[in-house]
Amino acid sequence: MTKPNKPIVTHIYTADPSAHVFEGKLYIYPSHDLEHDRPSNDNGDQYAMEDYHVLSMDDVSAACEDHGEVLHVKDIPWASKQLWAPDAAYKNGKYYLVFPARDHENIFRIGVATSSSPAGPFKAEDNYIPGSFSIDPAVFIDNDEKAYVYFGGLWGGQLEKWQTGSFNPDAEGPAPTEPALGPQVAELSEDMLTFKEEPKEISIVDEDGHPILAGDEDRRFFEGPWVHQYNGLYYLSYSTGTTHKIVYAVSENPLGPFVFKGTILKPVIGWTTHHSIVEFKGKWYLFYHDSSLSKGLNHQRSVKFTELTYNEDGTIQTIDPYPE
Ligand code: FUB
Repeated sequence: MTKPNKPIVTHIYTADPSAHVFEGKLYIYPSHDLEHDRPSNDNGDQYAMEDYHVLSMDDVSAACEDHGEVLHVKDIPWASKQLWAPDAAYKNGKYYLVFPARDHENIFRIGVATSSSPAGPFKAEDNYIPGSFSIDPAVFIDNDEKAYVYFGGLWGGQLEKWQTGSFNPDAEGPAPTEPALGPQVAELSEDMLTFKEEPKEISIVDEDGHPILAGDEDRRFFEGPWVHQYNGLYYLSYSTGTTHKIVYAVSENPLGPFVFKGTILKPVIGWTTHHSIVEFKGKWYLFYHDSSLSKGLNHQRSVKFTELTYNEDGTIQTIDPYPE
């Protein structure tokens, strides 16, 4: 049986869960962490994932099923290594796995693979999405059926290196007193395989409309964007990286600007924190990961979930990952 705040599977290490309801079941699209003892660094070389598995649950208390390997890096012509946090979407009668990986020049790109089933297997396109860069894609399909992909991540995720519109391997992030880099967003074409337009940076501001600054590490965007809708508003949630929180900001428009609101999840065991939010059978859930099962190994993480509660004013109650 699957229990809140416990790993949903323990036979493999999983991370970066993107949860969706497809065909009446909860499907979870995680990264598949590998066991190794190679050194760790700020570039994230320890996150050396090579394939994806799909997980599903008939109900939050039912056992979690592992549908096995659904895509391997050797079957992705454009990719060389590091299959990081994926997401999935349903459109046009097909399922799309949208994922980042390093290309053959060591640059992170975002690619698409398709399947007729939410459980895969997925077949990768020959090339990555033209004009794509960085990591952590999250697809949001709006009420008008427009599909947006939000993405980006600092440090190993290379977002800093694209500030001029092309890849500069030596570029650093903005100074602490400058506006932080926001996540990127692009509308996807009808077939979900290309960007309809050039990606744009999302602005995240405080309650007075001032941009969140790069030095404001408790609130600035680091990686892992996720967008969901609640009571007609768009919620952008993300990891603050160096301060290890999942936080959120709200907007009336899927393209922002988003106004910072607060913390959803306090720090977990392990350096990274990464999440998704999904409504299932009338309740809201936060899927996240930590490194408790591996006793704190940053690159051997386990997906967990817990219920998420909104206050009457639409704010989200802060979650303690280790309740008494
Ligand atoms: O799993 C590799 C990277 O770690 C993800 O892309 C980030 O969001 C962080 O969880």
